[in-house]
Parts: sequence; structure tokens; C-alpha cells
Amino acid sequence: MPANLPPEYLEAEERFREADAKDEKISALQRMLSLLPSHKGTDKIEADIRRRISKLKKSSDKKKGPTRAKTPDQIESQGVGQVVLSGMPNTGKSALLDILTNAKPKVADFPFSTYGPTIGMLSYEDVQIQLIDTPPLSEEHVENWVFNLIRKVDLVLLLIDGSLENPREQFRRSRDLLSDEGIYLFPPDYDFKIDEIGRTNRKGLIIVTKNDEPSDEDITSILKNGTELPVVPVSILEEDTLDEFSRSVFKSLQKIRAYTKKPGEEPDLQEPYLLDRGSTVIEAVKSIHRDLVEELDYVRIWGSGRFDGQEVAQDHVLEDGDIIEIHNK
Ligand SMILES: Nc1nc2c(ncn2[C@@H]2O[C@H](COP(=O)(O)OP(=O)(O)OP(=O)(O)O)[C@@H](O)[C@H]2O)c(=O)[nH]1
Ligand SMILES: [Mg+2]
Repeated sequence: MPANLPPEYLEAEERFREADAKDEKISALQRMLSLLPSHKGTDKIEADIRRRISKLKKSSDKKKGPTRAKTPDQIESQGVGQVVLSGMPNTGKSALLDILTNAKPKVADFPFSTYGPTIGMLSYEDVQIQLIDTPPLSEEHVENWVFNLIRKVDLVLLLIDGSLENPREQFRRSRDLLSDEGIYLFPPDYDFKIDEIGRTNRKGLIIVTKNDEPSDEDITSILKNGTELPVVPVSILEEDTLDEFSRSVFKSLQKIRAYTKKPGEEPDLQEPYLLDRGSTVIEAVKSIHRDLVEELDYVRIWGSGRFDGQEVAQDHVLEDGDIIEIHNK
């Protein structure tokens, strides 16, 4: 118990414990936050309260629990892509899943607190991405399913604890543990060929966690000098870094969103069509409806054209967020 929590704080905490309604819980937590003395000993408590507030704000009143895995590495892919949180013990994998999704993984200030996979859905703008929390990588025992899962996902997030002084060593150790299993990480836009025998290539990002408590050194630039992989700093206490994290994850999945509009009408922005990055206009038309290709006369686009509503060739490469207007013969 850290020193000197004032009696008003303890009262607010009592109110939080007794509250049933979400709003009441949030307001009790906010009161706790305002009454919490600010010193080194209360940092963890503060992080914990902020996480609970953020989670409550995101949660809807109806319960939408995480999907359970059948066997640890057999996880049905949902949403735009399957992304795994990996890294050494205590780097903040579970805390990220906890703050970004409805899942409730165990977050603890001691290492090796996660045993199985926990799945959550990360919302980024109008898409959902599947995030999977896993037990830590370490030179001691790592269960096989952890590596099997990493081999299958679309993107690997390698977490480095940014509050420690040894970012390069953490990176090197994690990278070696993966390569010992034949797993190699490449930048998300890298055009790698089919896996060689005994070797799995995966897209990866380095995530520097706990960016609110950075050590004296500039970890992001130290790491950038040691690898081709993009480096994304994040803190569960800083919302803008979480937004940037989600944006980077979506971008790294190499998908784009396209929307449609009918001539003379407003675009339909309800549900995006998801396409592989690099898709052309004709590929988009095909994916919207096969039959449309036969009847296609021309296409106008809003977004990546030189001007809005530009008529573009069928091999025009689309960009994320483009709106397509299909004109039939
Ligand atoms: N200040 C701060 N603390 C954080 C942040 N993210 C995680 N932590 C703390 O770091 C500790 C470890 O977090 P976990 O999420 O349990 O770490 P983990 O990587 O899942 O750990 P294992 O499952 O044991 O490998 C907890 O005390 C968290 O509260 C952050 O962004 N800022
Ligand atoms: Mg964990």
C-alpha cells in the first residue's frame, strides 16, 4: 500500500466498489484520480485508474466478451487481420490489449503473468482488427503453440519496454528467440517471396511501450538505427499514442478501404470494402460485385485522383479511403 492515501480517496474507492452503473463507476474513478497524491509511489495506481476509466468508457452496457480460443494456436481470424502481441516478460502486452479492447487479460507488475492467448477486437475508425495477447518470449520455456501462432498471424508486434535502459538488448534477444524457431520479421511493406523451407517470414512492427516513463535515452531512435522494422512508441496513459498505434497497425496490414457512391448521390460511408494495398479500380469493381465488370463503362473516383470526381483508367491504383462511382454502359 503506497503512503498516505487521504480518507476522501478511500471513500471514493468504496463508492467505486459499490457502484453498479457504468457512469457511477466512472465518476468514482475520476474522483479517485483527482484525490490521488502525486508521487512515485502512486504511478502504478494512477495508471490502473486511468485504464479502468478508459475501458469503462469504451464498454457498452451489454456484455460482449472476448472469443475463446479452441486450442491455443487455432484462433479463427476475425476483422481485417490477425495481429499478435509478443515480447519479453512485463513489456506491457496485456496492458495494451486491456486498454484497446473489451478483452480482460491479466495485467500485473510482475513478469510471466500471462499463460494463454487472449483475443480482443481493436476498433480503428470503421474497421476491426483482431489482437491476440500471448505469454512472454524468454530463454526459459516458451510453449510451442506460441511460436505456431506467431507463424500464422498477419502481423507480429514485438514489444520493447521503453522504461528500461536496454532496448537493443531486448530487441536482440526477442529477435534471436524468434529466429531460433525459424521466424523472421520484415517491414510491413517489404515484398518478401514465398517462405523457404524451415523459415517463416512475417510482417512486424516494433512497439516501444511505457513511453510515459522513458529512460534517459531516446529509445525510438536507438532502435531505428538497429533495424529496418518501423518503431512505434506507445503509452497506455496517452490517448494520442494509442490512436497512432492503431493507425500503424491498420496500415501495416496492407489493406485499404474503398467506398462507393451512386452518380448524383452522397457516398455510402457505412461499410468499407476492404482490398489489398495496391489494388486497382477494376479489382475493386470485381470485389464489389463480379457482374459489374461486364457492364462497366467507366469509373470516377474521389480521393487519390488528381481532382475529385476524376474519371480514371481501370488500372488506376486505389488508396485507402477512395470513393468509387461506377458508371454502367
Ligand atoms: N507507466 C506505464 N506502465 C505500463 C504501461 N503499459 C504497461 N504498464 C505496466 O507494466 C506492467 C506489466 O504489464 P503487463 O501488460 O502485465 O505486461 P505483459 O507484457 O503482459 O507481461 P507478461 O504477461 O508477464 O509477459 C504492469 O504493471 C502495467 O501496469 C504504460 O504504457 N505505462
Ligand atoms: Mg501479459
